[in-house]
Order: sequence, then C-alpha cells, then structure tokens
Amino acid sequence: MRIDIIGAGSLGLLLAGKLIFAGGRVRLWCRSEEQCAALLEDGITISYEGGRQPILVPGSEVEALPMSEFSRFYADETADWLVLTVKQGPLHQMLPELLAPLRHTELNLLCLQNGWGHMELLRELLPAAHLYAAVTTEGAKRESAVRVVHAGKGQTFIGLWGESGAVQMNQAAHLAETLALAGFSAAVSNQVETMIFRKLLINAVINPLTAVWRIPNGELLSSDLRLSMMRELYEEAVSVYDACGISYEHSLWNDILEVCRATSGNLSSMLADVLASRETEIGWINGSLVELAKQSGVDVPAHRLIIKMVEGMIVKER
Ligand code: KPL
Repeated sequence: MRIDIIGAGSLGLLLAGKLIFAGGRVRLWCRSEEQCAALLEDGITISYEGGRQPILVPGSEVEALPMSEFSRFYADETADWLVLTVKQGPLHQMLPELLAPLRHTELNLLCLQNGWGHMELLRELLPAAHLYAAVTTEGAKRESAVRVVHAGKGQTFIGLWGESGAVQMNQAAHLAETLALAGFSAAVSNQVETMIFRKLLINAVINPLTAVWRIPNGELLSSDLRLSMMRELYEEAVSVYDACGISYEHSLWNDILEVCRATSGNLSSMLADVLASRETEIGWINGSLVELAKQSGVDVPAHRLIIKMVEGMIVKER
C-alpha cells in the first residue's frame, strides 16, 4: 500500500515515521523546502516519554517532498491513500489550489482534522473522491522539523463519509490493518460522525480555557470557578446539539472531566499553538459551534466571548 501524507506537523511526522519504520511506502508532503531538506538529511525521530527507546528512521528512507511539487502526485504512480494531517486553517487556505488538479480523480482521502466544516469543503473540491473522516486520540508533540514525541498512545477510528459501499469499507479496513502493523490502534467505525461531535465538544470546553489560563488540562479541575466556566461552555454546546438533532452520549460531561484527568499534565493543542504564537483552531472548534448555533437559533454567548479572548491572545499586524 502506498500512502501520501499531506502535512508534516506532529501527526504527519508520527504517522510517516511509524509507517516507514514498519516497512510502509510513504511520501510526506511538507509546506517548506527547508523541512524537506532536514527530513532527507536527518530522517524522522520519534521519542517517547518515560525512557522507551526512540524510533529512528534514516533520511535515506524518507521520501519528503515540498507541496510546491504536488503535481508529481498524479504524474507518478498514484497512491492508494491520500492522508490529510494539516490543520483546519492551512487546509482551507492551501488545499483548494493544491487539490484542484485532482478534481476528477477517484482517490481515497483520509481526513484527520479537529473541528467541523472541512468535510463539506473537501466534498466540493473532490467530487470523485471517496472521503473518509478519522478521529484520533494519538498524542503527538512536534519538537522540531524532524522530531516528534509520541506523547500518548490513543485510538483511531475511520469512517466512510457521505456514501456507503462494501469495497470502500474494505479499503478502510485494509488501511486500519496497515496502521495497526505500524503500531497504532486503528479500526473502522460507522459512528465516526458521532465521535467527531464528541471530540468537538471536548475540545471546545478544554482547549480555549487552558489556552486563556495557560494551564495544563488537569488544572481545569482545580477550582470551582474553572469548573463552572467549563460547565457553561458545555451547557451551551449541548443546547446547540439538541437544537440541531446531533446525537451525543449523556455521559459527555463526565468524559470531559475524565479527559482532563487522563491528560492532566498535557498542554492542549490550543495552548501549545498560543505559546508558539501560531494561529489556533478556535475558529474551527468553538467557531463551528457558533455557526451551528446561528443555524438553529440558539444563543451561545460564552463561546462567542471565549473565541474573542483566544483570538486576542495572538496579536496580528494590522
Ligand atoms: O485533543 C485535545 C487537544 O489538546 O487538542 C485534548 C483532548 C484536549 C488533549 O489535550
């Protein structure tokens, strides 16, 4: 199986490194030529917390290419899978142009983004593609252009998006097996949409508050004031889900508390973005909830406020 991965951030590096280490055929498309050069020179290093031996993939085994050469994707032998690991911001900014030449190509596209809204865009851009959405709880932290920490072993669920078909489901199962051979816990699911909304809500409560207060996830549980603010975001989000007919498990509040406990020492991805002065995913997480709220006539003042607070943390030049 040949896999093309677009995006060499934390998840892209982790997937590419482990798949190549397990003997997989992977091409990794990077945003910068500098990162490609570094990967070809130094390879990929995956380290672990707690003293486990790192995985070292030599540069000679890494096929890293700049996205500016993406036209080679369809000029050469086509891949069995195109995997998108870029975040929502770059996805909306870059992919319309990058993927335009693939408009009429029948390909399998796996999307690993947080938040909501990108699957509709990808469907518009690639009407002939088979789209798959995935939800993953793998923890990955990028340390440099070539180094990533596998910070927590998670699970990945893959679901076919907007169509049904035994052939496509088998292809997803084959991909899940390939990921499993590389050491990931992966499975096919027909509940992926529910899982996406579950993750969206968890991220919409934990991520912005940890970013604004600059605290690790576990510290959200350390005071009644913090818990009450979490609860406010949670209540607003479930009222949106109720109004839109989105199904969710009624234990979701407890799940949020459990995620805070299980990842207590971790910095949320949004806090990590703020600390690195990178654009955050607030618009795609809480922003998606505000969009859904507008469509269903529900007011979500706490989400609107927290979006402004997070956006105001990174000062952009005017
Ligand atoms: O998914 C996460 C994130 O940081 O984006 C959580 C679950 C909050 C773990 O940090």
